[in-house]
Amino acid sequence: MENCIFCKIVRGEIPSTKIYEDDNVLVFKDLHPVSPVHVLIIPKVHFDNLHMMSTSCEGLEALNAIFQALPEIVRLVGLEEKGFRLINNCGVSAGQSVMHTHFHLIGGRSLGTKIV
Ligand code: DGP
Repeated sequence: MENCIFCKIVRGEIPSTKIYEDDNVLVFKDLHPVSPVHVLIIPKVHFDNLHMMSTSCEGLEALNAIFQALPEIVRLVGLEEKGFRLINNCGVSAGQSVMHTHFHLIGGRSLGTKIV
């Protein structure tokens, strides 16, 4: 997508601190971290949101690629033993501000028991 910030990051037009990359998945540090570890996991192919991904075959394949990569990503950010929280905001009312599906992988401190 021409004007999507995360597509621009995938194309290298906007700099990012990359943590992991393969043919289908890119992981980079969030610009505004909320915890010592806060990275964004995105499909390289543009999908507006998780709902759109999970309702198409192409999207499900991209989700599969993300979850296959997850153990390696978790290892790279050092959260294998500590644990982590994986968050997706789907849609404006859920707080999604960048309309390219992304998962927040956060950890490195006690996150408490409440989701919100
Ligand atoms: P969400 O609210 O779930 O859509 O989260 C969007 C996240 O994206 C937010 O935590 C900040 C991050 N973000 C926005 N623009 C950029 C950017 O240009 N670079 C990086 N690394 N992160 C960004």
